[in-house]
Amino acid sequence: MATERTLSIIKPDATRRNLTGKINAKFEEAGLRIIAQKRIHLSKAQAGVFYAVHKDRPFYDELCEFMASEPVVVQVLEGEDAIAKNREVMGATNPSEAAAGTVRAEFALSIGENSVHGSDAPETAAVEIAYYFSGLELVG
Ligand code: RTP
Ligand code: MG
Repeated sequence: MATERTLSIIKPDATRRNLTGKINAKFEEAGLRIIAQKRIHLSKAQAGVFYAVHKDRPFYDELCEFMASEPVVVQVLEGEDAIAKNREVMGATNPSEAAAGTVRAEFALSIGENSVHGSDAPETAAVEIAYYFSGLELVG
């Protein structure tokens, strides 16, 4: 296993309900280190670029509206096998299918308003981290 970095986003449904600290505690308890973090308010266009991979899916417009509806917390998590480990901590996309104890099982409101985003592969993690952070902001 290698040390990896992954891009995480605490989505508007969670920042609105003051859940950032509780979600960060789950990351840290799993051994993921938060090496960069900031609160930003995405425009719909910025959310659209970030989620461009989903542009032909029926939920794309709704997803971009939601991600731009209120501030998000974007962060870089570092650790052994961080990409898979973070997705384990997040749980399944649909909260009704998420394992007990995961972020989405505990906090997500619906399949769309599901509290967190996490990169799904090393290549996407690199692109997603670079979308939000400069190298100087990553303090490993
Ligand atoms: P994410 O990219 O946010 O980490 O989530 P994921 O890999 O588990 O899910 P993905 O398939 O990449 O979908 C991205 C986000 O789109 C929203 N979604 N809505 N209404 C729907 O059927 C639906 N399906 C997906 C969710 O916010 C999902 O996290
Ligand atoms: Mg995804």
